[in-house]
Amino acid sequence: MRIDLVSLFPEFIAQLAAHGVVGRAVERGLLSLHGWNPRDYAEGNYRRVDDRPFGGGPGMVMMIEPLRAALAAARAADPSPAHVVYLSPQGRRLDQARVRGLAARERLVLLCGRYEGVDERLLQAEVDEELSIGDYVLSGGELAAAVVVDAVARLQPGALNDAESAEQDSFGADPDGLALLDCPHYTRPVEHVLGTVPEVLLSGNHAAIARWRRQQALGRTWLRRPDLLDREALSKADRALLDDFLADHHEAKKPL
Ligand code: 9WO
Repeated sequence: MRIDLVSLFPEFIAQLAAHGVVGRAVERGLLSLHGWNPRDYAEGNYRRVDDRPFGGGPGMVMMIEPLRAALAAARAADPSPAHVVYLSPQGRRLDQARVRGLAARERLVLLCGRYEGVDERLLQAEVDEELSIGDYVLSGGELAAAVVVDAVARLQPGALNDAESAEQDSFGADPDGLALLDCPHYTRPVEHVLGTVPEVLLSGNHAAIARWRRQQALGRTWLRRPDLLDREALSKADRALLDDFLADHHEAKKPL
């Protein structure tokens, strides 16, 4: 998979490819990252990429031509069709299902805005999709682009080791198509001033451990992200696990 990033901060891209799962995916040839700086395509002595907004108001707006030329250069750099994504709070909210859709593409071009935004005519002409990583305003689209790159890189076959794949499944669609939150994790020491490790995890009973982990994932999802769970869509076994969890949970919370 190829990802081109159009950004005024190309050094940001280099950092992305230097670490972790993204770095490993690049090393293994599963993913290639390319940066395109609109300033390299800006004209005039000052190579300007922004200008004052028509209609007045604070800040500056990114101009059409440097972005358009950078996008044209990115498109021309590879024959595969480019799906252009603009990262902005106005976009559709990114979730794991959308990440899977993006990861299935041959190629993405991520357009990172700065200042107060990008000339709307460029967005209308060049952008296929706007994506948001949350309802907040960042200083630029680059951090949101990094989230997309990381999430997409993790879904490239061969990018994750076994442990990472298992962890990935906690928020991916499991065989039932559910997206569950992760279960709690523990490691040494068993006894600590902050508490002890649930007995079942020390039992060596793999079936019981799997059951406990599934129950914890269901219970935590129900308590923290009920929007992710449709109780009616649960299997009979999952519903029983969840009911047990909630019974214990309410029992534990009953006032003395
Ligand atoms: C700025 C802004 C301010 C108030 C309300 C909405 C707003 N949208 C933007 C905007 O899209 N800005 C552009 C991209 C240019 C300035 C920096 N940019 C940005 C992208 N800020 N925050 C994001 C972003 C991207 C994806 N998910 C969340 C936030």
